[in-house]
This record gives sequence, structure tokens and C-alpha cells, in this order.
Amino acid sequence: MAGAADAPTVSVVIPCLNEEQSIASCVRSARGVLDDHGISGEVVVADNGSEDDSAALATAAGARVVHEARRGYGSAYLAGFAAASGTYIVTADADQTYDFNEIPRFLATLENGADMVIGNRMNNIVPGAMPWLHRYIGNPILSGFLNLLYRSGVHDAHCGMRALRRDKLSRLQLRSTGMEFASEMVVRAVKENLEIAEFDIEYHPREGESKLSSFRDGWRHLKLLLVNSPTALFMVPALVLLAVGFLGIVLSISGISLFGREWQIHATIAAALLTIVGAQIVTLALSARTFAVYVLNEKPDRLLEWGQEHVTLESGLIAGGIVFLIGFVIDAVIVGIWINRGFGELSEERLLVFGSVLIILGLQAFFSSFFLSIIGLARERPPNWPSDGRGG
Ligand SMILES: Nc1nc2c(ncn2[C@@H]2O[C@H](COP(=O)(O)OP(=O)(O)OP(=O)(O)O)[C@@H](O)[C@H]2O)c(=O)[nH]1
Ligand SMILES: [Mg+2]
Repeated sequence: MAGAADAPTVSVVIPCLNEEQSIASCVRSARGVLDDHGISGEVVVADNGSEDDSAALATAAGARVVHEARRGYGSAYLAGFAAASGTYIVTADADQTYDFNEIPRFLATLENGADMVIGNRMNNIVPGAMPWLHRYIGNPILSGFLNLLYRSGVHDAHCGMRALRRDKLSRLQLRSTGMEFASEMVVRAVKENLEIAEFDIEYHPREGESKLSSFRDGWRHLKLLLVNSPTALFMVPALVLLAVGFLGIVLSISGISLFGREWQIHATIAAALLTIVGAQIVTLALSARTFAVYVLNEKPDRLLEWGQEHVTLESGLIAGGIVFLIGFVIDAVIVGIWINRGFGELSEERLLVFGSVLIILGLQAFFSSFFLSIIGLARERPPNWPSDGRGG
């Protein structure tokens, strides 16, 4: 069992769904490499729904088969990792695309200080092993996007042959059930500042039918990358909207001309819309970051750390209240002018929109401050606090 004195050095974990053509030879070659190099180890096959003889063949070839009720590649890995007892975990597919002779190199890299090692197939793809859609579009774009958002330095973020120190698993907090599990491992490792290494490996044509669905699984990877990065998902579009909206309001209210024309009420309304939506998305970004830190136990980024130290509920309420009041006074003055004119002609549309935008922003800041405080209620208790069994 995990942590026992006779625990093996390495657990080779292989997810398997209907791979009866290749699972036995994969298990045998993993076992053979461990035995040839005198490495104490176990081979764990994670199966969650094979309808063929995969499980029986894996057992006969010397693997320990773990079954998981929930479907999916990620679910299979979660069950396989939970059952693994080695100091190190090495993963690879059950389809003979990876060379198990690489296991010692993965282990040596961990022993030299890496926390996680990921193979890079991109320079050594045997003809026929990877369709061009994955080789030239899917993998480079998704790995590139992952690096743009998370700067992992990993060139092949979907490579199935990897290794990691099992004692780092608790920090990774992996939860994905599908193929996006591969991206989640990298994203979480970056967020936890783990040492990630990579080296080139070969990728061979698979035996049996692929379980990968290019577009459905590609979208699952993309979704995972986005929802783990509130800055990219919310902040970037929000700041663009706010900047354009704010500029539009200033131009149309001040009467300054840009591009050779003055900007009138239509521009004010459009700018108001952009500003309000932008501010709303900023609120979502702050809520998402706060949720990630207080509920999902992620590390706060620098902006949030600064906020934790300098921004209180009270300061949010005061700032929101002041903005609301300014807007309210502007709109009240306009109503006053109207009353003064005996409820007659009035043409203060642009100022009215401006005042109303301030009222909306102020109220939003006021109530969002309360909302952020509510998420903050989830802050951690002492580790020895009695549990009510509900996971809180
Ligand atoms: N247990 C389990 N294993 C799965 C599931 N989906 C895929 N696998 C296994 O996970 C590994 C990766 O799936 P593949 O179909 O090889 O996907 P891929 O490697 O991205 O694509 P190919 O290049 O076509 O091999 C294989 O060993 C599959 O048998 C699943 O839902 N449950
Ligand atoms: Mg495969």
C-alpha cells in the first residue's frame, strides 16, 4: 500500500480502454524494462469500461488492474494514481505508441531533481503515427496557447509518456475526467512552481483504434486552459472594453473631435455599454481569482496578494458609494434643471448617460465587495479543526 516500507520505486500507470491488441505487450515490455534494470516496480492498468478482454489480458501479463466506474481518460488516471504506491509514477498509453525502454531515462531525470518529466514527441514522429491535423494544427496551437498563458516551457503538452514524483500529487489537485487531464497536469504543475523537465522521445504508430476525438477533446483542452486563467479569460477582454468605453465617454462628453468628427449621443450610449460590460467582466475576474484562492486553495497572484493586504470590504463599499453618489448628483442636477424649466425642453442626454453609468458602476462595486467577502468566508481553518465529514 501507499507509503508502506516495501513500496516499489516506480509505478508504471497505463490507462486502457479496449486495447486488447496491445495491452499485454505493453505490460510485458514495461515489466521487462523494470526487471532488466533491477528497478523495483509495479505495473498498474487503469480500466474504466473496456468491453473486450483488455483487463484479463493485462492481469495475465503481470499488471495490477484497477477499475473505475466513471468514464474517461482522466478518471482512469485518477484511479490509477490513487492505487499507485511507487515513489515515482511513470505513465504511458496502452497502444504501443511509446517506448517503455525510456523508463530509466525518465526516472534518472526525476532523481536529478525534476518533479515532473514530459516527453516531447514532436521531433521524432514515425511516419503514420500522428495525423497532420494533430501534428501541425492541434498540438502546436494548444501547446502554444498553454505556454502563452502559463509559460510552462513544455513543447508537447499532450504527450502521454510522463513521470512525476508521487509525493507531489497532493499539490497538483487533479480533477479532470477526460483527455484534458494531460493539460491540467501541466497547468497545475506550473501554478505550484514544480520543476518540469522534458526531452525528446519517439512516437510510433498505434495498434488498435484511437480513442481521441480531435474536436471534442481539443475543445476540452481549450476550455481547461481558459477556465484556469481568469486573467486571460476575463481581464484582457475587460480591459480592452473598459479602455475603449472610457475613451468614448470622455470624447463624446467633452466634445473633443477625433478622426475629424465630434462624437454624439449614439457614441455615448455605445461607450456606456462597453464600459458597463467591461466593469462587469472585471468583477467576474476578481470573483474567479478569489474563488480559486479561497475555495480551490490556489496560490494568490501578485494582484490578489496586494488586494488582500490593502483592500478591505469597507474600502470597496466607500469607493462604490462615492462613485454612486457622483452619478446620482449629476443625474439629480439634470432633473433639477428640467424642473426649473417647468418640465420643458431638455437636451442633457450625454451627461445623463454618463451619470447613469457612474450609478451602475458604483452599485456594482458596492455589492461586488460584499460578494468577494462572502467568497472570503471560505478561508482556511487550522489543519486540526474537527471535520464534519462534508469536506469543508
Ligand atoms: N481507462 C480508460 N482509458 C482510456 C480512455 N480513453 C482513452 N484511454 C486510454 O488512454 C490512452 C490514450 O488514448 P489514445 O486513444 O491512445 O489517445 P492519443 O494517444 O491521444 O491518440 P493516438 O495518437 O491516436 O493514440 C490509451 O491507452 C487509451 O486506451 C478512457 O475513457 N478510459
Ligand atoms: Mg495513444
